[in-house]
Amino acid sequence: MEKCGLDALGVTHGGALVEERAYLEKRKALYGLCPFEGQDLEERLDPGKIYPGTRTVLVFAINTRTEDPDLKPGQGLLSSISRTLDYHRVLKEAGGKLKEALALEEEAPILVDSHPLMERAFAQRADLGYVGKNCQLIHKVYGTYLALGLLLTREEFPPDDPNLEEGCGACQACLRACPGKALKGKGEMDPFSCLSYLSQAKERTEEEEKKLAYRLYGCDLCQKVCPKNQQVPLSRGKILVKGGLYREDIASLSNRNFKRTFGQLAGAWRGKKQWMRNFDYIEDYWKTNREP
Ligand code: B12
Ligand code: SF4
Ligand code: SF4
Repeated sequence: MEKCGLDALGVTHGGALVEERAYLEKRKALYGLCPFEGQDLEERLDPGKIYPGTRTVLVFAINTRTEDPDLKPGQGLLSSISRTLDYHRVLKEAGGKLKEALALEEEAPILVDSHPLMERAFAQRADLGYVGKNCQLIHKVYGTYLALGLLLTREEFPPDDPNLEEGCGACQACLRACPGKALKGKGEMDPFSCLSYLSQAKERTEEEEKKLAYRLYGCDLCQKVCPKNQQVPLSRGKILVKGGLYREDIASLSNRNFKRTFGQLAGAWRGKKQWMRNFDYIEDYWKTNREP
């Protein structure tokens, strides 16, 4: 596992998810589907729809926890996962090494984030942790800070035995802290109210932009307040952005230079235009001198 650059690895069988079907149907009825999630129900649940004949799903992961910088007035903040080299790239490379080390078939797909399968649900079934009230997968060492990837194979491996016990107990810290009021309890979430979604969305109301405050990309509050995250070690990845960013750091760059400078960060996938739009509300926020 370490040789491949991974922090965690779990194994589950290749069968479809079961309980998640009703859960997804209810969520769709209550809130609708957000554009970043799979739109086809079967493809979200069944690895065989993505790779026919899948017998095993290997769930691999890296720790993405970085230290929060002290923000200076005028600056925007990238979420923890976006201060190091893009986890999509890191995980895809690590997944490739894992595939090679296990001598898996050439066609075995390595999937990271942008595909319909529900990574958290497979991670839970592969015993990497439990899904908490903040809707995140919580690992016993890395808390919520594990970024996940899936390797589907037609080979059979003995699955890990999942411990599906929910470990939040009476805690509700994330529900109370969520600035978008997106977390509804019982694992429910309105994705359209989540500030992580809104920081990437093209359309949003003035009210929503006010809530976004200093966030340039993503939101970490439901992770920051979680007691399961307080002892999590820092990521081994190189930190590419140490502090907050000013509008001027971005404004003078051509689109090409923006890509060159920030293209290695997960949070830059929407391009320069989105960050420039986000600086409009970030400037407003700092003008009123609110605390981050
Ligand atoms: C769409 C998406 C989003 C959307 C919607 C998120 C959401 N919770 O629905 C938005 C843009 C808001 C978002 C935000 C974030 N995301 Co996101 N996102 C995704 C994506 C692409 C699909 C997730 C999805 O299908 N959501 C729909 C819901 C229903 O599915 P889910 O989130 O997996 O849901 C679990 C819980 O709801 C749980 N559950 C809770 N209660 C119950 C009860 C029952 C009965 C059942 C059956 C299930 C259940 O079931 C699911 C899994 O078991 C995945 C990658 C992937 N392909 O899976 C990444 C992913 C989930 N995101 C990730 C991350 C890191 C984030 C952010 C932290 C980024 C940030 N810093 O801003 C935030 C966290 C917000 C939060 N509290 O969830 C990581 C999560 C890692 C982890 N340890 O959990 C993933 C796995 C990406 C990755 N490859 O690492 N994300
Ligand atoms: S990422 Fe922020 S807005 Fe989204 S659920 Fe967590 S605390 Fe709420
Ligand atoms: S903050 Fe508390 S309730 Fe929320 S996920 Fe963490 S332990 Fe669970």
